[in-house]
Amino acid sequence: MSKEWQIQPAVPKEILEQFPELRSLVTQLLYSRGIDSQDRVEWFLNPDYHNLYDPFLFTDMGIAVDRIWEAIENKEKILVYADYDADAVTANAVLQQTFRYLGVDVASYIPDRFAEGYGLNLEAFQKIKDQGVNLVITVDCGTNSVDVAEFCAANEIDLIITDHHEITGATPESFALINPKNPEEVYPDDQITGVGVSYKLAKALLMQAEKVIEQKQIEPEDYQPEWDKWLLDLVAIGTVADCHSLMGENRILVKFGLKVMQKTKWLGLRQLIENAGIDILKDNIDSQTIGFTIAPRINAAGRLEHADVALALLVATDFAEAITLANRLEDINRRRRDLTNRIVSEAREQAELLGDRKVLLLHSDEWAKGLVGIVAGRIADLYNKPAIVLERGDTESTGSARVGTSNFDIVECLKAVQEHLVKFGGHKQAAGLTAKTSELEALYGAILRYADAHPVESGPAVLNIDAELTENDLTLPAYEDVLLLEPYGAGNTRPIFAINNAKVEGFKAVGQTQQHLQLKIVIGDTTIDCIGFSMAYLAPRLDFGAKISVAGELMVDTWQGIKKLKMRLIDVHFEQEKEAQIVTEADKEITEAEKELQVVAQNLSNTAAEINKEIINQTNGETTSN
Ligand SMILES: [Mn+2]
Repeated sequence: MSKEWQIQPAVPKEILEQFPELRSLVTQLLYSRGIDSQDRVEWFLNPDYHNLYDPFLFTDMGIAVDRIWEAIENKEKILVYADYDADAVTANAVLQQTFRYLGVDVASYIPDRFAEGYGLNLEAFQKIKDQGVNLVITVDCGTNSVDVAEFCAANEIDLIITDHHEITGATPESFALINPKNPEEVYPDDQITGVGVSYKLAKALLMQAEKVIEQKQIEPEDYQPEWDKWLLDLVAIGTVADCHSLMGENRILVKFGLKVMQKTKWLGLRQLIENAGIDILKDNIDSQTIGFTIAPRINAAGRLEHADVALALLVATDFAEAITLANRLEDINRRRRDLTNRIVSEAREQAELLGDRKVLLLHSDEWAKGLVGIVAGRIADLYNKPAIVLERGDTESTGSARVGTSNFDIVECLKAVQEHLVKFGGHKQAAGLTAKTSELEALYGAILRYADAHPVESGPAVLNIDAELTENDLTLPAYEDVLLLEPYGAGNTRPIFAINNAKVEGFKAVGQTQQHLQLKIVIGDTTIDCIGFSMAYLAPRLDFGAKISVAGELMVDTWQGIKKLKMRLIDVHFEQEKEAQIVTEADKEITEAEKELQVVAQNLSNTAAEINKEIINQTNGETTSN
């Protein structure tokens, strides 16, 4: 059924009057994001590269950079140790590109997700030691590796940890620890991600002009003080992929990163984007392009094969190599998508058999460990209840738990049933676990008993609406003003608008299987076209001339050079009485259709570029793929 709409409180008149230069719609959006002073408004609307914090504000940055220059001078072996997700892979690439710019060779080590698991491990460091490495720089990991730090200290390896994870136990005794989440750290922004921290280290090196000039053997006038800007596209990718708040320093990093991406220096990144069907110069590249198109491709390597493939792509130096690697990654990603869809549908078959049990526990020996996290997330959303999805092995079963919108504390639950577990970890909404296969049934029984004792509440399906649009807001200039809020992400989500009491002027089902809804509505003297992906099931409830309210995102459709404002529908509210009549008979059917819709919505890469393609393809009768 449709969701309950919650509209943000209206901006108070006295604040509205402080900003006569802004469209009131924009003031409203800023206000609901907590931005209501002149300074904050300026900072937010005009992110300035020069407002990035000085990397040397990190307590250990000075000693880390000195040590790196010393290693360069002495031609010591340097290695970057990274994790396998998009944040870590881009963080690694940032350092690789920086060292390459300085003419220094550095090695890379990324553990295998399946054989080694996340983070630093002693076996890997034994190998690293045997290779004669004496300086290791970690990116996006290492904060809690007390044992590895000890090993390094005992084996004459200097360990520089750059990370952004919380310190959960003792602080490792490393050579340097650069982590904004370290409670003792004074760096002013704790939201930068693994790639943000590695960029800070890169920038700190590059800021030391004399050293750079000497190392590169260039004339002082050839020193490029802002060369680090070329790294910002990589920084934007990792930052968006890790879903950290885009309100602080990350806003500047991502805003500039997206601009730089259109001119990227990195052949492999360019090829990856083009392989995904995006025209790097003409299409709008935004945080959704990263979230739905770029990051999943980088992550796919580590999920199905090895993250080394993605890193090799991001640091590729020749065109042929970039094409080969990008094609390979595209292929891995296609397999990742197909496999995920297959696992989701098999998991749904299992879930249906579990009826109204409060928690779902699903497993199969055919589900890939690298994908069960994505599947658990989808199943939890789909059924609106906590889901645990495992790859079942002979003796142990490993997988992920997600709680969706429920308030269930999965880690507390796992703690209560840990007698059946080999290991587990995570936080309230998401966890990883390994269970004894012989005890899966007992484990599920214990989880259900825990759930009975700790009722699961899944909140009502609420849609947060940023603002109600009036006729005056439905113009291209208004839309362009709203774009000043980009890039969107955590803390600054893409605005969702409502248009209330509009009149239906036309509607039809479109798309290859008539699955989408095209809707034309009128408010006052303004007509606006809407597109509802996979919402054609609503068509039987529409009537010409009827009053409806719609909620969705604004977008611009360019067709034959003409720009037109459109709304991408998220939800529709019908007139009260009509709704009441239809609910009873159509309820079940619609619930089913909505479940379907959620799956499709998840699958749909709704970058602006792809949405546009979808619409064009409807006209051409072609199929699209995400
Ligand atoms: Mn990270």
